[in-house]
Amino acid sequence: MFKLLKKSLQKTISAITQIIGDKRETISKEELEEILITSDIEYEIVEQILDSLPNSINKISLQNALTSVFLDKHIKPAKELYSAKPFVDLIIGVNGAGKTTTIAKLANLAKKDGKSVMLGAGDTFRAAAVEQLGIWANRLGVLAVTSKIGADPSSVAYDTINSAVSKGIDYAIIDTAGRLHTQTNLAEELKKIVRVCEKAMPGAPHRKIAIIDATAGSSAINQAKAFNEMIGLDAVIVTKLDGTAKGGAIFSIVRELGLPILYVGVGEKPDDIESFDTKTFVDEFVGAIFKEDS
Ligand SMILES: Nc1nc2c(ncn2[C@@H]2O[C@H](COP(=O)(O)OP(=O)(O)OP(=O)(O)O)[C@@H](O)[C@H]2O)c(=O)[nH]1
Ligand SMILES: [Mg+2]
Repeated sequence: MFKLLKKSLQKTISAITQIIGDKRETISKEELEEILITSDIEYEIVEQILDSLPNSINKISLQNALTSVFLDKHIKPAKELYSAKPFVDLIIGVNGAGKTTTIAKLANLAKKDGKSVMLGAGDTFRAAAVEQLGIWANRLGVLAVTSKIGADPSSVAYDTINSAVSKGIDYAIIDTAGRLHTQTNLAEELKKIVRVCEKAMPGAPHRKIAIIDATAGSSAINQAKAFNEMIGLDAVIVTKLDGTAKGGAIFSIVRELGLPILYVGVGEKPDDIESFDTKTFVDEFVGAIFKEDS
């Protein structure tokens, strides 16, 4: 189980091994501090974790401390997929975070579940973006609503949902442009897309999902925070976990955003996605430090 998640943490784990050498029975607070910082956990969270631990840290105590980050009662519960028909996901994130690739992965997962899928090319900013989504739709054998460059993304979202409703589609996934949040017109545009989705189908979009690039560190978290303030996010998907030794960013994402992580992206192909599992993640992290039976 969760083989891809484990594989994607290889770089994070090698970085830990470099710090501590052979696996231990216990480690000191100083050693743990170095491990946590190296793996890209925000310092404030590192401090909270350290404060809750004794001077000599064993496997169980670290496991409990790290798990507690995910048990925070402020974390929004994840909404059940396919709890509406069509179930509508709106995908948000900065340039190059992996939105379009993740949409292909989600469509692929849904197809494997026997669900019908419709993609909406709401990134009307770049010709290549519309084309990229169309290519994925063809390759995966799912439907897509596309439009001309410069078209109103809200109208693409509206058409996508409308078409999904009339065709009895199970799952609609809407792409958006990844311009930076500092451009206020993007905030307005995203708010409008959300309003228009609701107009097309009450309750839609059912999830507003931010795509977060694990290699981008704290700037990615700050961008997601800004999106959260703009439109209120429901969940995140963390991409490119395979390419980074900073897997600890996961702790910061959950704690700082208070949002559930639905999936992690572990490569560029449609199959390179896996559900995020807290226990596997914490076990891998802790397992890199301590001996099996300590
Ligand atoms: N290694 C790895 N690469 C990924 C992953 N997800 C996406 N990528 C790559 O990241 C690059 C950007 O992905 P896109 O899906 O085009 O990103 P986007 O957010 O749609 O980008 P814009 O449309 O330009 O805003 C591509 O080269 C993808 O193949 C992942 O989980 N792992
Ligand atoms: Mg894109």
